[in-house]
Amino acid sequence: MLRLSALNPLTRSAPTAQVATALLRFNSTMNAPAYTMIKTEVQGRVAVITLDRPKALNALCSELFYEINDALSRYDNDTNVGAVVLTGSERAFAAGADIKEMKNAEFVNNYKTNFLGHWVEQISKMRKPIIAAVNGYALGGGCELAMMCDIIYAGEKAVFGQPEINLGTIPGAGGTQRLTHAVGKSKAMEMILTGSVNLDAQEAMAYGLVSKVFPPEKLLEETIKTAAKIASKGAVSVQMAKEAVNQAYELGLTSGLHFERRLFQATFATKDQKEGMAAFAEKRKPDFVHE
Ligand code: CO8
Repeated sequence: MLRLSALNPLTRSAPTAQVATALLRFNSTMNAPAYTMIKTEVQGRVAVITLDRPKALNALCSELFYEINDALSRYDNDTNVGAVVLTGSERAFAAGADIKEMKNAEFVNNYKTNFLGHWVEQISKMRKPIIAAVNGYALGGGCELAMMCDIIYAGEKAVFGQPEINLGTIPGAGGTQRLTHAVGKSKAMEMILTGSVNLDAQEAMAYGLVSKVFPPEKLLEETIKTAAKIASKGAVSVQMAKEAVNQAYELGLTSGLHFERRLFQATFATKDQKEGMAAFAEKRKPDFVHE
């Protein structure tokens, strides 16, 4: 079996033809490759990706992101999966980008290789919903990774923060943008400029950064329940709804409403709209076929 850890991290964005063929074979059979930094499992129509680099508090290194992206890509293309849950350990969702890995990086190479850009392309183009289940630290890139997800649920001991300023740098994967949208300018500035004002789970909920808080040991179970509920709906309308909500960040109101109305009209071309409305009229549960 091909082990992803056998690949040279420096060539991760451009696998050799032999490696690419091997990966494609895994993709087409949907067998999980031998990941070393994440664990994956599928429960019903929900795929769960667990970051599993405990000694470094799930610090986000090239290898870890390569594996996350590989798993996300496979689940986005798997018709048996309707939603994805991304989680870490009780101590840390992720304590940020791997400082030790990037400390000697240089601007010219960062620029030429689009450093970190290729890490986040897959997650931002996911068509299926992703829910982050955040226990413990979600700092720097960890907070940004959670914010790339569509919904965030938190355990009671979760800590959200953007400490990059303490390292002489700034957030590089959405912290200045998504956090500002989520918590407003004053709080985002306070968090990002001081690097030490963090949000606990209750504060994060009060600001709207997370939508539910659970005891740590219940978090994953409750997150999977919500993911399963989403995955039981018609997959086409779920994806259209996600696309439309995300346009609220990109478009003005008139264009956003236009975009939404076109997608709403388009749902009437799906079997699931016919089934959903017929089931309501017949007082029964819909049986969606995701078409
Ligand atoms: N990178 C590398 N190693 C880390 C990181 C990290 N971000 N965080 C923790 N570790 C390692 C520690 O070095 C330590 O390793 P070792 O045992 O070998 O010394 C191990 O994890 C355990 O950590 P601590 O002993 O420090 O545990 P504590 O409980 O004392 O403290 C903290 C936990 C508060 C989380 C502390 O580890 C800490 O402050 N970590 C750094 C947090 C940080 O600054 N994060 C921001 C990083 S920069 C960044 O994320 C830029 C974003 C770019 C975009 C990313 C794309 C998604």
